Amino acid sequence: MTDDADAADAGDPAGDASTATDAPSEVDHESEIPEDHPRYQSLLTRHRIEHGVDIGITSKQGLIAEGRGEAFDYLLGEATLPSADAAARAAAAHLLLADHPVLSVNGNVAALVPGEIVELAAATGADIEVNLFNRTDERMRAIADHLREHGAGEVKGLKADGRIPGLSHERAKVDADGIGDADVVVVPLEDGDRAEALGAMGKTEIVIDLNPMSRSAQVAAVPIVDNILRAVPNVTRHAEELADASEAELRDVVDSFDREAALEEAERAIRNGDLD
Ligand code: PTJ
Repeated sequence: MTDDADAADAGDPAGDASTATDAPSEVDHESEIPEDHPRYQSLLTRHRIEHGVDIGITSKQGLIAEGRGEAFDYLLGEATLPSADAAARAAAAHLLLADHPVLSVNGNVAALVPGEIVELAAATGADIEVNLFNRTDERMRAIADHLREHGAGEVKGLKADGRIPGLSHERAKVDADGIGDADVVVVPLEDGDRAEALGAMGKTEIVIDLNPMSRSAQVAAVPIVDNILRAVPNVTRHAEELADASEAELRDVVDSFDREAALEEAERAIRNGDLD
């Protein structure tokens, strides 16, 4: 974090910015951010994204995307809605029922939740695949290395021997035995076009996006409108809880999730949010 005045200006959804000046002015490692700081989650997020850009895994556009997400999270009071928790549970059930689940990772996801993605993959038996909007070989390799440093085994996406139909060249590249073969795909912080094209391939899409009005959230079978920092560990927790559930119980979780109601609740919370 290079600008803690900016962090303090970001404000506190609870309206208490009085302790924001306690944040250290320079943070080399996230452990230096005090966990009891009222802006802890925002400071941690900004530090991780900034670090992601520094080490070449996150694009500069990723900074802008994070800023947009942070504004929605502010209006949600930086808390997980009950409907987002229900979506996380439905996502866990889908992943456990899947023949071939894949978690798609871009530059923001790799910066924000690398270890948490590895834990989710372990809890659900999912593959991890790097899939970038601004694809370069250098970033692909850097992200795969970063995920392996956080405990990932195989990281897919580098072969790029499959294509998503209907998308322009670079953005369409996938591994044929990864996203190409998947029946359930988790696509966090994704642009709408690719989310729509994956859906058109008949894949069940689980989207994590703080904007309930984004095209990706709108086309997802399961839109999780929550900060990825909270959502990924939450899906893992549900998957661990559901690990011994029968197929019928998992189908029941999937069938009882109402995606329209979840999107409506999130939009209502953002539009009418009471930040007191
Ligand atoms: O690494 P690349 O090249 O694949 O590029 C990744 C980005 C994110 C830059 C690219 O996919 C992009 O431009 O995405 P968009 O169209 O800006 O969409 C990102 C969505 O994620 C927006 O709707 C944001 O509100 C949302 N978002 C941002 N930060 C978070 C988030 N959702 C959940 N948690 C966040 N922390």
